[in-house]
Amino acid sequence: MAALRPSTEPMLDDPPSACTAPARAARSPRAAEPRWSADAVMALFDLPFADLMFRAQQVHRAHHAPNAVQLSTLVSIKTGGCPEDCGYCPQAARHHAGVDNEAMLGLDAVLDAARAAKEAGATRFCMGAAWRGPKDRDLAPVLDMVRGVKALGLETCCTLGMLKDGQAEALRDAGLDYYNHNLDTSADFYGEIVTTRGRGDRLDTLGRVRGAGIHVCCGGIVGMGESRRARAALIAELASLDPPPESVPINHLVQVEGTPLHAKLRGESAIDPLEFVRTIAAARIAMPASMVRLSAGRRELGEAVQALCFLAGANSIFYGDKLLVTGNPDVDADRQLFEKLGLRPA
Ligand code: SAM
Ligand code: DTB
Ligand code: SF4
Repeated sequence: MAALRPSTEPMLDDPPSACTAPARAARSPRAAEPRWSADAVMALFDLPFADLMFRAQQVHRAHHAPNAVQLSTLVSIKTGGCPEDCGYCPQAARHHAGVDNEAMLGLDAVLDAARAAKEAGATRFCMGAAWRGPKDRDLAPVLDMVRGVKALGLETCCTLGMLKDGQAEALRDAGLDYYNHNLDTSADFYGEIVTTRGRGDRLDTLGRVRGAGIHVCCGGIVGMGESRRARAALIAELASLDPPPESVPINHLVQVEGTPLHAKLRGESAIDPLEFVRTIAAARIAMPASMVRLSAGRRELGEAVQALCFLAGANSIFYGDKLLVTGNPDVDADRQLFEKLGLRPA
């Protein structure tokens, strides 16, 4: 089986201004001033599907190579036993989802996984931990992992929860390129999903990451029973971060038995697939320069919906047969999908 490999094809030059993102005001000098309101994003969602997709394609082609998709491989370096109560998450200790509280992976196991990911064609390696945040004694081995993965020639990413003073700088100094920390959902809906950390805590960590000069990977989850308005508000808030995140993961909820959201939604998807595609398109239009990551839930979405997501402007994915604890399309399936769609790894 041939691995997906990044091509060296150059990026498109910026096309004429008629194709650039409409309705995006110049960057505000005041971080508090939103550049996209929830109403403005809602107006995108309310467009006829073909009009929305056309606008998303215009923006996508103005800012990105249209058929290139970046590949990141995830590994769970510390699985289960998390003290938080995120209603979607199988790794919370209080949710009985059959995920054991495991010890942290050793450096060799992480580097073996990173080598395999690189060999399969990934360009970024993302290390996730089921923590509220890293204790200082936990951070030291993670710094070794970051150094080791970076030395293999991969981009590095971590998602470790909330960061304290000095931790972002230590990660940066070890060679961390990206930190993933999601807003998850709109401010209004957030309290239905998580109570053990507030959105202010999340914004604080995002500020620490940005302040240390690490690229920000920040997005959310849809299909949790939120309204269209809540999806629009999330995207408006992400787009109004100053600057917007370099990487925006849009996760389709993976419902895992034993989690509160599975109990509530009973395994039935709470979002129509075309509404999911609209969410990707709205993210693309509101954040023209960001990489929009079609994240969790790809296996459940199937090929046709994934194809629409790429058309809507998604240009990165998680690659490899596992996310953190749930499944993802395997490398073979993704290779076939890329061939069918004429996509190439970037
Ligand atoms: N514990 C750290 C934290 O929460 O910041 C890092 C890992 S956490 C699993 C990273 C993100 O994965 C969450 O913020 C959430 O957006 C996403 N996620 C977790 N479980 C998910 C699920 N069942 N379906 C979709 N996305 C999920
Ligand atoms: C993100 O936004 N999605 C990824 C990554 N960041 C860490 C995690 C998805 C987790 C899906 C459920 C699981 O396997 O635990
Ligand atoms: Fe813990 Fe992260 Fe899961 Fe929340 S999403 S329960 S913080 S591992």
